[in-house]
Amino acid sequence: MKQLRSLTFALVLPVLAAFGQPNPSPKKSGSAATLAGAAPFPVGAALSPRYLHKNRAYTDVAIREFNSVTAENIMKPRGLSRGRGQYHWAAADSLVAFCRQHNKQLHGHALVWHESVPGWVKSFSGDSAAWEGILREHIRDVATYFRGKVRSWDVVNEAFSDTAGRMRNSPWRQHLGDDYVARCFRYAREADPAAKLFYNDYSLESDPAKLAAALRMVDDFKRRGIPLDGVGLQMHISINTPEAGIRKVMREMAGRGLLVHISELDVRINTTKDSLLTETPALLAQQAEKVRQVVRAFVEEVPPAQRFAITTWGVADSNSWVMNWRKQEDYPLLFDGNYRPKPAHAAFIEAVRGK
Ligand code: 9MR
Repeated sequence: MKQLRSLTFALVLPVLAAFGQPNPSPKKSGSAATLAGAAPFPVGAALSPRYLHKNRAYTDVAIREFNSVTAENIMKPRGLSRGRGQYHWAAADSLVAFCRQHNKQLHGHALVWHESVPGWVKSFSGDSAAWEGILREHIRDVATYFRGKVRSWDVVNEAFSDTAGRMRNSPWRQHLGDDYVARCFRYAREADPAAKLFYNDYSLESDPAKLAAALRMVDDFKRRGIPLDGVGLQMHISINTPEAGIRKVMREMAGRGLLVHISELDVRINTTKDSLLTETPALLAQQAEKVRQVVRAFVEEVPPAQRFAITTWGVADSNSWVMNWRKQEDYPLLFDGNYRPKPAHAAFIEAVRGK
């Protein structure tokens, strides 16, 4: 009986302890031949329930190679919201359970994004106070629900357009003005005081006007005490993206004291939109070199305490958004269509070891 009780304790206590943990921090073990095992900072992947637990190879790589997870789609407003005050939590709950079971940190993506405005919000009518109300409610409800389950949030995603660093004219900006972004951060902090709060965007490494606009926002937020902890540099790049811009954005953001998350890394090799392109050794070598440059820049430009994570946007080439969404033949990730590590995987590990 005594034995049975201690066995029960041995089995149940760790599970209870894991569930009681407010802010799961990632496991720092694993084989040195894996991305997370080799790196002195968290290494993540964007995961989707379309594949997780359904595709064995995908799930095995996700468990073995990464110690941080971002929800590719299911925690976006359209993934969660079913109507005012109505939410669909089940898919996200299962991702939370996966992260707890496998001791991975979970990064929430994203509270507010112009591409993910729920249908009922699009047809909402009301004055600006009413619009402020629905924005605040969404952030409060979602960030409260995931309190203690996520370590961090992309609070606002892609607020700047691709034209001269101007703000994107999303429904939120139309109804609430430019400063809605700052208020989103305040609402997120109110709902989850422990979560690290990020602004997340793409092309900051290659669009100087967009970078300048983002830096102005960061400086303005610092002056006004808006609770911004870090920046997500999506890093959807190609083998031709200049290294100088990659370094510059990391240096500028780290110099402002922010946490830096390389939040959606992938490196396209199909720079000519060739529909017959295949993954030649030469192209894969160029891709590996670009990944090496990103990781080196992260290690050299960002002080250790500010290195939040490097996250790849997906697991393997066969499930990357580039093929599924951009409908473009490409091979942008660190694992191939058969879930085997590519040259870029070796380059990542070499770069964290200073090679
Ligand atoms: O990879 C995501 C894809 O599956 C979705 O269809 C798409 C629209 O929701 O979003 C993709 O992820 C985007 C991310 O949320 C924000 N940065 C750009 C990413 C690629 O489009």
